[in-house]
Amino acid sequence: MTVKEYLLDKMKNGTLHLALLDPDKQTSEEAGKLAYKIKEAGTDAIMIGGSTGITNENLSSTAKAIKASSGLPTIYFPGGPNALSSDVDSIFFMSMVNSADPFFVIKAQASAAIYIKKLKIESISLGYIIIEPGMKVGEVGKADLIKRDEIEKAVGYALACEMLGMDFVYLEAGSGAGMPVPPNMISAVKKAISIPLIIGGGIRTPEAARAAREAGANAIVTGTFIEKCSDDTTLRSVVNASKGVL
Ligand code: 1GP
Repeated sequence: MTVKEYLLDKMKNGTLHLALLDPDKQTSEEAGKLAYKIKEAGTDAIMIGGSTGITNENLSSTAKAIKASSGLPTIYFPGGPNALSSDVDSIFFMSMVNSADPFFVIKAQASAAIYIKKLKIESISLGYIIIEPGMKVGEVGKADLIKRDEIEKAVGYALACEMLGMDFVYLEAGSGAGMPVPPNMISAVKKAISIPLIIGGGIRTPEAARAAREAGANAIVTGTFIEKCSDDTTLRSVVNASKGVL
C-alpha cells in the first residue's frame, strides 16, 4: 500500500493527526524518541521538514530514526529543492500556489522532479495555501498571504488545486502562528472541494484541534506543540481531539 492509499484509507474513518518533526530542531536520536512518543499517543503518520536548515544528511538520519522507532509512514515536507533522501517513504510534492515567486509555485518542483523520480520516492501532490499570519514559511516563500476573512479567496485557490488534479489541499497558518486557520474558512473550503483537506499552523490545544476537525479537516498537523510538550497526557489530548477520539 502506498502512503497516499494509507492516508486516504484512514481518512474514511475520520480525521487524521499528522506530526511534523523538523530535522533542524533536534538530533535524529531525539526525533526518534519523539516519534515513538507521538505514535503511542495515536498519531497516524510523521511529516519531516522545516523552512530552513534541512540537509540531505539531517533529513536522512532523522527519517531513519523515526522509522526505526515508530514504524509509522514518513512524508517529507520540503521547504525547497535543496535536500532529498530516499530514506523517506514519500514526499508531499507541493506547490505554494499563493506565492508571488514562481520559484515556489513551479520552478523548485521542476528542478527536484527528476531526482525524486530517480530515487523512486512516492510523490503525493499537494496544493499549499498560506493564510495569514503565514509566519516564516510565508516570508521565505514570498506568499501573497490570504487574510483570515478572505474566505472566497481561500476557496478559489483550493478549488483551483483540485481542478489542477492535486491529491490534497493544505491550509497553512504558519508554524508557531498565534491563531490557526479560522474554522469558518476551513468549513467553506471543505464544502467547495472533494479532495482531502489538511490544516496546520498554530494548533496547540485540544480546543483548536477539535474546532479544525469539526469544521471539516481531514488531517490536522501539529509541529511546535509536539516539540515543546513534555507531558504525555497533554500530547494525547491534542491527538485525540484531532481524531475525535474520546
Ligand atoms: C507547519 O503547519 C505546520 O507547517 C505546523 O505548525 O508548528 O504551529 O504546529 P505548528
